[in-house]
Amino acid sequence: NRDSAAAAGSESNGALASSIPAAVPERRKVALVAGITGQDGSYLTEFLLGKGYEVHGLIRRSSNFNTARLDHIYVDPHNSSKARMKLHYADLSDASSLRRWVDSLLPDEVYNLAAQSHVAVSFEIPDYTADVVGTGALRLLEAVRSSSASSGRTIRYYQAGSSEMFGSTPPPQSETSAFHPRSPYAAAKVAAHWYTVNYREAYGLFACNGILFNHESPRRGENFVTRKITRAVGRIHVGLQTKLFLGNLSAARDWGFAGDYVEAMWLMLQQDEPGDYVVATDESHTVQEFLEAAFGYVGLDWKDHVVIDKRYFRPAEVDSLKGDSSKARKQLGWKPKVGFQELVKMMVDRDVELAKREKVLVDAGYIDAQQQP
Ligand code: NDP
Ligand code: GDR
Repeated sequence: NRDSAAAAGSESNGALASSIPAAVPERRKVALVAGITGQDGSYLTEFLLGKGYEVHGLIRRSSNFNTARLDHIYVDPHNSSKARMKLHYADLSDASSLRRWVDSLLPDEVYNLAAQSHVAVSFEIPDYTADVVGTGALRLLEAVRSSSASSGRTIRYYQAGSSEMFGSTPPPQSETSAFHPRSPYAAAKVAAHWYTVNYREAYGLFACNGILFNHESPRRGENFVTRKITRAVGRIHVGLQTKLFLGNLSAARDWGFAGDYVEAMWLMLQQDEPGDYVVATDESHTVQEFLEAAFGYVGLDWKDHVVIDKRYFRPAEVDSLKGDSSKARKQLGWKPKVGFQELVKMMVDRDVELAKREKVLVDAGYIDAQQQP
C-alpha cells in the first residue's frame, strides 16, 4: 500500500521512494478578516475554515471581551496544530496596524467587514463613522496595495458595501442604480465603494464591492430591528417583558440570512475578474410584517406589546429597499437558501431559548429582569 508506506515515511524501500515525487506541502490559503468579531465575521470565518483556510482576524481592543461570536470556534494558539483561526489587535483608524498585519501575514484574501455599522448611531457619531467606515477602507486598501507592490503577490480584497448606499433611490436596486445615501453611515459606505473601484482601476488591484442588502441571524446585534424584535418576543413569551419600543414600522427591507451571504463574499474573490455585485433575496417586507411573523409564530399579537417611541425615528429614513441580485445569481451561481419566514423562525427559536435560560437566572435571583434588554 503506497499511501501507508509513504505516510509511515518508509526509507527502506528505495524503489518506492524514488517512484513517488517529493511531496511539497501545499500552503493553506490565508484570509485576513477585519471585523471578525461581528455577525458576518463569525459566519465568514466558519465558512473559510470549512474550505481549509487559515483565518487571521483583526480585533480591536475593548475593556470587555468582544469575541463572544467566535468562542465556539476558538482554539488556543498554543495548540498550534489545531488553531487555524488567529486573532490580532488592530483598528481601522490605525493605518500602521493594518499595514503591519497585511505585510507580515501575507494573506491571499482580505475581507473588510469592519465598520461602525449602525445607521441611527452614525447620526450621533458622524466623524467617527466616516473615519472608520470610509477612510478605514482606504487605509486597508492602501495596506493591500503597498504590500502587493513590494512583495509582488496578488492579494484579493473584499469591501462590505451596503444597500443603504441606494438610500432614496426607488426599488428594485441593482449594480446600475444610483447611490443616494441618507445617513453619515451610508455616505461613508459610498466613499468606501468608490475607493475600492478606484484602487481596482488605478492599480489593477483585485478588489470587489459586495453590495449586500440587510442580512440577519441569531447572531445579529441586539439593537438592529429584527433582533430587537425577536429578543423581545422571546422575553415576552416567557414572561420577562411586556412592552417593546420601536420607531418607524413602515420601512421596507430585503432581509436575508447572514450565513448565506458570506458565501457570496467568498465567491466574488474566486472569479477570474474582480467586480461589484448586489446580494439580496429580491423580496421585501416592512418592519410591521416582521413583527407580525415573529409575534405570530409564538401565538402573540404584536399590537398588544409594541409602543411607538419617537427616539427610534431617524433624521432621514430609507423607506424601501428590494434588491435585484440577478448578476450575482448568474455570474457567481449564488442564491439564498433561507427565506423570510424561515429566517424569522430561526431567530425566534434561538431567542426563546435564550429567554428561557435568562428566566432560570431571574427566578434564582441571580439577575434582575428589569436590567435586561
Ligand atoms: P457588526 O456590527 O456585527 O460587526 C462590525 C465589526 O466591525 C465588528 O467586528 C466590530 O468590532 C468591527 N469594528 C468596528 N469598528 C472597528 C474599528 N474601528 N476597527 C476595527 N474593527 C472595527 O456588522 P455586520 O457583521 O452585520 O456587518 C459586517 C459589515 O457589512 C459591516 O461593514 C457592515 O457595515 C456591512 N453590512 C452589513 C449588512 C447587514 O445587514 N448585516 C448589510 C450590508 C453591509 P467589535 O466587535 O469590537 O464591535
Ligand atoms: P438598517 O437596519 O438601518 O437597515 O441597517 P436596522 O435594523 O437598524 O433598521 C431597519 C429599519 O427598521 C426601522 N426601525 C428600527 N430600527 C432600529 N434599529 N431600532 C428600532 O427600534 C427601530 N424601529 C424601526 C429603521 O428605522 C429602519 O428603517 C442595517 C445595518 O446592518 C447596516 O450596517 C447595513 O448596511 C444595512 O442594514 C443594509
